[in-house]
Amino acid sequence: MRIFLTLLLAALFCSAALFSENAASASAQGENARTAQGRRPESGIVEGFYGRPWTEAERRMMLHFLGEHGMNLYVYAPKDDPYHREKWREPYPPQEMLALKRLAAEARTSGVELVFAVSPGLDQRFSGWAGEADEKTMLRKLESVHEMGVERFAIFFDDIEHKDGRAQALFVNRLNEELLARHLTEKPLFVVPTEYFLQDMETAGVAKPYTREFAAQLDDDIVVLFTGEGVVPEGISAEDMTEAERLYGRPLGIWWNYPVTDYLPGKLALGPIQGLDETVAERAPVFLMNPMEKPYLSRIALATGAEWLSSPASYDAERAWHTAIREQYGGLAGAMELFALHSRRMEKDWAHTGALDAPLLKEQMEAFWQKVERGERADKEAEALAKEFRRLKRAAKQLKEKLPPETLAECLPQLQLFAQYAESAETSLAMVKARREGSFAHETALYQKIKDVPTEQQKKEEPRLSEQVFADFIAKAKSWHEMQEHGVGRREN
Ligand code: LOG
Repeated sequence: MRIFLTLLLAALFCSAALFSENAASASAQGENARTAQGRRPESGIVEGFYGRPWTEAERRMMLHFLGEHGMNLYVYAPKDDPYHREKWREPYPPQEMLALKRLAAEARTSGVELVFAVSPGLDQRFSGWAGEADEKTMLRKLESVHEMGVERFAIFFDDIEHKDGRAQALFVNRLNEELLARHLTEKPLFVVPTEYFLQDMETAGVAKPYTREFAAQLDDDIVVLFTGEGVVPEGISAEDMTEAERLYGRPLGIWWNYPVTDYLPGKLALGPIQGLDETVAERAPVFLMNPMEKPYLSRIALATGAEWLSSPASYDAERAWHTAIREQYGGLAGAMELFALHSRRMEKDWAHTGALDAPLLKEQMEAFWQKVERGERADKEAEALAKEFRRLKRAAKQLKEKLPPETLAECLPQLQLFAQYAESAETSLAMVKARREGSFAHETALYQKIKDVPTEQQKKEEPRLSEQVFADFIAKAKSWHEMQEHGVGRREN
């Protein structure tokens, strides 16, 4: 016990000393932020998801999109580009080198800076001759990319086993100095540490050893990115920022994990950026959004992110969302909004983010079931729902017929599910009505139609949408019928 207490005190003392040292530089940089009124972070995207890396054409489209929306960074870091992560030591084949060169040129004409990242942490060695060899390899790699016209770099240590904060930081410092000295860049590195979200960085307010070591060693000019209190959090508060800045002893850039869907690829993240405290836009030197594997559909959320950046204090997520869809879908905006409304929320055991799916429809559905379960007539509620379901069916049909092919290709399974849900929800209403009218054979026939509609997807790749609303409605209808059949008059929740 006594040993434990001694250790605890030592840890507290160390972190306090460390903070006061780091606090000096943090407050100096904070001063800059305050004097530059209305300062905005450098901003854009980090192509940083797991899954199919984008094609050259998709990247080109995205560069223009960013430029047109006043954003200026494209961080190249696709987890499944072997030359970025798994085989980071190997140079790009000539074809891919040339593609990178074209991309860098395109970025310049779009007013966007292409930042090239390497994630070496799966097998990088940090000491002895092997460490030196890896350091040289890294430098050669970045040099070769620089020859293609890339002038800014990043090193990412997320999602790896290696946890020697001191070794990582010293490596990053040396690389940073070398890149600057050789004029391969004029700007310091971006870096993602291995502990990059608050819950992982500290225990009871005390920095964990990795974070403490990394922060203590890392040179002041290097920009650290963090994702918030979790990997995929609801938002970032001013307190989250303060706490993370304290731990890393510097202002922190943001890696925002929306609209990325790699952890639940069957769902589309078509909602607005939300949950970011307005002061985040003033304190963060960099703000990067991690998009979906689907670049065209990612643009709804990204456009709202641009809107948040331009006026964080008056930002209204729902309004920005509406505007983004109007701007991007023209004559199809009405239909697209109805579809997207059911594809916004991202929920998984460790991930909770995004605007709710169709919250008003959910209320209407609940009002309907309440009456039905009490054995009351719900004609008015049913009629309103039926009207909405017809509207959604029309929207699905219109989108299937008229969406541009590249967008349609990104959402066809979800669009089909949407149409199926709208149809089955109509059938569910008819089924409830049939029982009230005593047409039991008809009720059973209608039940047969919805029985196999997927309402609880097993695999994360299976298309899903509106889990708490549409899927839930049909699931309720199924179990309502089953209860009736078993002679239970009322459904229990
Ligand atoms: C990865 C990222 C991935 C995201 C969402 C960071 C810094 N790294 O848990 O590549 O797209 O989660 O699954 C991540 O967020 N780690």
